[in-house]
Amino acid sequence: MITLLDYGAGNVRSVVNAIEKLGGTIKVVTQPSDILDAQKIIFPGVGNYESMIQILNEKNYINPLREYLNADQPFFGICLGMQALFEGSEEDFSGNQSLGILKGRVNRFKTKFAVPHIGWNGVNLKKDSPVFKNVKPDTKFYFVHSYHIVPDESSVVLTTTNYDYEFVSSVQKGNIIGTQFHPEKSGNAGIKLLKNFIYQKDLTAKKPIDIKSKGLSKRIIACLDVRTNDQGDLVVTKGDQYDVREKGDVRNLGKPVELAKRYYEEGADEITFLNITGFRDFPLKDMPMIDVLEKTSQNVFVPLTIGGGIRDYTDSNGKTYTALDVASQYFRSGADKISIGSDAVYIAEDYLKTGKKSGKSSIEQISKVYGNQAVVISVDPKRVYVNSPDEAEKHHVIQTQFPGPDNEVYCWYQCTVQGGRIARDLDAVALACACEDLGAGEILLNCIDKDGTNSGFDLELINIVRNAVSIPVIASSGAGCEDHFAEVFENTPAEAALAAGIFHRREVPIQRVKNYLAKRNIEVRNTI
Ligand code: 1PR
Repeated sequence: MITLLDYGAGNVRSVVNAIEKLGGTIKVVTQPSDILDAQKIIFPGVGNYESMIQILNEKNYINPLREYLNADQPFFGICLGMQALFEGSEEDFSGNQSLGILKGRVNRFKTKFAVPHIGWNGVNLKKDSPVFKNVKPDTKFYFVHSYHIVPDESSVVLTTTNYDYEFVSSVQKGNIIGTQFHPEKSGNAGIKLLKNFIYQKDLTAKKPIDIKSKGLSKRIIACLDVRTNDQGDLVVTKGDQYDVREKGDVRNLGKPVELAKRYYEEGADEITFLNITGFRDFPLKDMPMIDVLEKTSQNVFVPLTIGGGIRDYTDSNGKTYTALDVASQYFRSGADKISIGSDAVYIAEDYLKTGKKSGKSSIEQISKVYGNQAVVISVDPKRVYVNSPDEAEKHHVIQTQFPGPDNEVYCWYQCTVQGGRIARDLDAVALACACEDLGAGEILLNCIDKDGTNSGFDLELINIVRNAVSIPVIASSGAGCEDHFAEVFENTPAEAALAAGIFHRREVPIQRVKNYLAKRNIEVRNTI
C-alpha cells in the first residue's frame, strides 16, 4: 500500500499508473491523519515551489509530514516533493514554512546553459543504495526543472548530475529518498527505481561509492499530428507543408494510442500530440484527446506533450473557461507539458504592443501554477523573402544560403496561426523572445516550408531562434534521414529534434537515429 501525497498540481497520473503497473495499491492523502497512518509515502511535485508549500500549509500537512519523516518512515519525494524536504527555496517569496527536514536550500540554476534543464541526463552514484538495485550505471533519467537543491550536509547526497556544473540530483537519509528527476517519466529505469522503493524491505544505503556517468542527451521526439478524418475517426495524420489531405482525404497514418506506445518501445525520448484542428473546437468537449492521454499514460513512461486549442473559451451558454482550465484537464489526464500555438502569437502581439504583462494570458497563468517547464510554445513560421533587410525593418532578417524564387538572399520567418492558415505581422524570433519573457519554458520550432519535405531541418531558422532565447528549443520539420539529426545537433544549439513522417512511415527507426548519433559522438539516451 502506497500513500500518494497529491496536492493538486501537475501530472500525478503517471506516478499512479507506474505504481499500479508494479502491482501496488494507492491511497491518496485526503486529510492530515492519512500521512501518519501511511506505511510508504510517495510525494510527486511539479510546478511552483511557493504554491506547493502554500498548499501544504493550508491543508495542515506540514506537521504530520515532519512527524512522519522524523520517525524515518519510508518516503520518496519526486522533484518538488524532494525540494520540499529542505529549508526553503529561491522560488518562494511567501515566507511560508517549509519542511526543513534536511539542511540546505533550493537555488535557481545560475548558468549560461538553457534553463529549465530539460531532458535525459545521467547520475553519478555516491552511495550503494538498494533504491538503485538492478539499475545500470550508465542509465539516464528525465529531468525538468529550473531550481536545484544545495544540501548543507554531503552525507545525504545520493547522486549528482553534470550540467553546466555538478548539482545534487538525489538525496537519501535513512528511509527518506528524494530525486530531482522523474522516475515515472524515465522509462524502464525509473520504473525499476520505484519498484525498489515499493518492494525492498531495507532501503538504507550501506556504503559510499563513486560511479560516474555521462551528461545531458540530445532528445529525439516523435510527433503525432492528430485530427478527426472525414469518417469521424480520430487519426494520426501528416501533412506536406501542413496540407494533410491527399486526393481530398485526410491522410490516415494510424491510431494515436497505438503509435505512441510503439514509439515509446522504440526508444522515443518524448512524445508530442498536436490536435491540429483544436483551434476550431473547444478542447474540453473534445474528449477523445483526453482519452488518448489517459490511455497512453498507462503504458508510456516518458514525457507527453499535448497541444492544440489551448486558450480561453466561452461556450454557447456564455460560460467562460480559461486556458488554465483546459491545461489542468490535460495535466490531470496524463500530460506533462502543454503546447500553445495560435494563442501564443496573439499574446506576444499584445505584449509587444503594450510592453506590459497582463498576468492573465494563458502562458503566464499556466506557467505560474504548473511551472515554466510545463509550457511549450509551438511556432509555425514560414519564410518571407526580401531583397534587403530594409524591406522588413520591423523583423529579424537573415542573409540566407538558400535564395528565394527571385534570387532574394534575405528572409525573415513569419508567424502563422490556425495551422498555417493565417499569417501575422510577427516574426518567429520576436515571438520566441516575448513568450520566454512571459514564462514559457521551451520552444517547439516547426517550419512550414520544411514540413513533410524530408529535406532536412531549417538550420538557419533554428540558429536564429535558439541564439535569441535561453530556454531549450526543439527543432522540428523536414527530417528525412538519420544524417539530418546529426546535422541539426552539429550545426545548431538545439536541445532536441522532432520528427513525424519518417517515423510513421517506418522509413527510419528511432533506434537507428540514435545509433547514428552515438557514432558521431552526440550524446543520446540508449534504451537497449
Ligand atoms: O494553434 O494552439 O491550436 O495549436 C495547433 C497545433 O497544431 C500547433 O502546434 C501547430 O503546429 C499544429 N498544426 C496545425 N496544423 C498543422 C498541420 O500540419 N496542418 N501541425 C499542424 C504541425 C508540424 C509538426 C510536424 C513536424 C514534423 N505539424 O508537428 O510534426 O513538422 O514533420 P516531419 O518530420 O514529417 O517533417 P493551436
